[in-house]
Amino acid sequence: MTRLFQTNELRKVTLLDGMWDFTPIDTNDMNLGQLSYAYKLAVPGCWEMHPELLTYRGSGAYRKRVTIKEKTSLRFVFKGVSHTAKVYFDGKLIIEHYNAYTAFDAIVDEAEAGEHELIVLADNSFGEFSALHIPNDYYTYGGINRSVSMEELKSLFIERIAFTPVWENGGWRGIVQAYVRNIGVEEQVYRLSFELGGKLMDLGEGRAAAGSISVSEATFDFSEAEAWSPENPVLYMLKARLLADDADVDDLIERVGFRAVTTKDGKIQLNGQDIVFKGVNRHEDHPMVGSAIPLQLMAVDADLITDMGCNSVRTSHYPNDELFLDLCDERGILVWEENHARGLSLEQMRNPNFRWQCEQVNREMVEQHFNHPSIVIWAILNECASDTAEGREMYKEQLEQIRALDASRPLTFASHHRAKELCFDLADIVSFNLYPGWYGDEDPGELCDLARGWADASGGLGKPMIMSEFGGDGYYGHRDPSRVRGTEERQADIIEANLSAYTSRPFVSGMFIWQYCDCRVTEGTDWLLTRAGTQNSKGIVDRYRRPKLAYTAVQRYFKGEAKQN
Ligand code: ADA
Repeated sequence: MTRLFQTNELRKVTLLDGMWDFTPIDTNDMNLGQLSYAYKLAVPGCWEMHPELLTYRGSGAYRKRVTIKEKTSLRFVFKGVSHTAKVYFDGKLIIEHYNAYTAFDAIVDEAEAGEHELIVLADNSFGEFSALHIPNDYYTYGGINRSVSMEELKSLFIERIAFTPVWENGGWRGIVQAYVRNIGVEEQVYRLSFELGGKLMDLGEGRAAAGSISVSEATFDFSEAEAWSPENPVLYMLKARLLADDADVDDLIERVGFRAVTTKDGKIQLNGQDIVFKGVNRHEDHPMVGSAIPLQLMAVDADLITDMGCNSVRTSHYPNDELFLDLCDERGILVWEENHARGLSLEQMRNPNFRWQCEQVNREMVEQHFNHPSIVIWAILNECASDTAEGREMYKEQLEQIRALDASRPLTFASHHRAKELCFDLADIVSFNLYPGWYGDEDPGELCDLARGWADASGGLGKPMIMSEFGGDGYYGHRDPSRVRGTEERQADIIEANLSAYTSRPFVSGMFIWQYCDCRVTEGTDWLLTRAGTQNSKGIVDRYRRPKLAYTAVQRYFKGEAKQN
């Protein structure tokens, strides 16, 4: 399943999820034709779920046979392969892609009718070629971890639609941009029309040169539209139709919402009203499925998050499966989505692959998730070297890149550099990862006041402020009246003290608890050795989603039942 709604009525889309043949491979000694596939693995899935591959790090080949009835062009859409993919169609390489957390596609021009072989090589190993997937405080699983689909296309099709709602002079307008791709060998003339909420719109005629993408854009008035908000998450289907020579060629359906996000006077506004994020940081992780979270489990996560009283989620530390974003759209859960990077030192940011891998994940994240009304913040580079002049140049470049792709959402990054932070002036919102009560014995309220001062003194004056991470370890089931470190009691105390401080400070525009659920981490050396059980145990629920004592503390504050001080 790729989305929570039907994306096409005309274009034929076949979901390729199911059981695929699989074999681990040695990349240095590989002949595709001679592979034998000893395993059958579920797609989506992570190979670590197989009893013989529990800690396998390396490469693997997945195989699936597909049949098409008549000669047609094909587009394979991979929502996520972890972390480097090479895709072969009938033995020919058709695409390579890096990063587990964004989608990519591959076109096969004019495939003959009959049976074809699709092979996906997935590699989750670490090394210099991978600047963003490194040994870390979450787990880089291996495999095809999100859905795969096959689309049958003519030589002209709608690649994507970008919809931007605009609130102006007391009414809604919408900017519609359609990207039409011509994979043929001749220029093609087309006509585009749209339908939204019973209103028909004509984008007029366009021309796409051979092998190019042409963009048609228009602004329409939707004064009757109802606003999207957490209380009333109204969604509209936006149906695009592509015609050539007066005949239907292709279609694409998107789901959009009308809402505006702004920052003013040190606060964040949704549709003009100040909002405060009451949220959690969430990793895509579960002991039985790895990072390939199925819809049922996403719904459980969304239910628990809402039950705790949260109104928001931070997709730490990578773009999420779009199905989860669809759920957030439907339920009115506000989303801070961020690119993929956690805790990179300046030396790691100097990796020659860092720049293009970030540029790519930023572009894919924004373009692919542009239409989700739930996403209200884009963020980059969690806890990287934003305290250095060289790091600052990289932050600047990436924030500028995202702003050029989407000027409608505020930008931020989560910093742990306290008074040494050098990049607050580059963002719209200042965000702090601080762990009072866990990594130090500071008082959360005093530290939060200090943080406001650090922000004000270094480019963040007048900008809204978010406490983007705080919390402490609590090992599920480890209860003890002594309330010592690691007990559920101590974790609940830490969460309580932090929430009490932040919910009572009017200059705090949001708080995201670290973290929603416990998660597996890389079995490593150095600081990773501090992770008992090879997991980060700061979840409010454990890896199986069983609530810890802190759960009710969160409810008290986020549901507004607790006394503030
Ligand atoms: C950091 C980081 C998280 C997690 C957390 C912790 O702030 O952003 O990914 O590692 O610390 O548990 O220490």
